[in-house]
Amino acid sequence: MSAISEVKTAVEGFRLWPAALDAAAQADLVAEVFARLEEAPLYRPQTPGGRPFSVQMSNFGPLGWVSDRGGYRYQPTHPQTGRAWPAIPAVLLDLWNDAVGGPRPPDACLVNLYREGAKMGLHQDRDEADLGAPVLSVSLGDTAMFRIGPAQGGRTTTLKLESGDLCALTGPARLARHGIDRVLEGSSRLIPGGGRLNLTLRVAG
Ligand code: MD6
Ligand code: FE
Repeated sequence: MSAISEVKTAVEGFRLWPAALDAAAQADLVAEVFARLEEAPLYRPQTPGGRPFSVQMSNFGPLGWVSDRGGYRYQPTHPQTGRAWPAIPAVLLDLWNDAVGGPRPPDACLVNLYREGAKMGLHQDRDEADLGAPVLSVSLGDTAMFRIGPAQGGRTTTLKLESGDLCALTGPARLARHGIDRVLEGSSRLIPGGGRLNLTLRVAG
């Protein structure tokens, strides 16, 4: 991925490619994502404790990440419609190959939509079958304040994720703790209705 520079941070294995997607590529991707969300509507899952997430979610790919009273898991169908998730857009599979590659393509893409006031608490991504494979994230729309720290706990670092940025949790950062403290409302006009869209590609099954 020659046009993209890798930025090192305090957490070894965390990689950030600022402005990986230009404005036209961002607009095309947003249109493609919203078209696919017609088939797999955004919804607000519940935590295992029964509280609704502030973020709206859906998925693309053979498997999708879901949460409810039964816990966190991957499943092949939308919990509300019962239908299979739409395919992962080809442009995202190309980005995966360019950025992180590896022996297996992603089989899950979690779609997160942050409307006003939505955020995501500090967490680890550990529901995937292969915790050796990276997770790749694409940010679109409003700028987010992203917090990341080591898997074992301890000091965290905050950085901005802007529209068009890619980041990845690889190797020793795969189980890093991370979350979205807040989204800077109105910092972009990319998303219809406002807010921030985040797509994370995973090898889940
Ligand atoms: C978000 N991102 O950016 C939430 N997970 O909205 C994540 O939870 C995330 O950025 C795994 C790898 C990269 C990420
Ligand atoms: Fe995550």
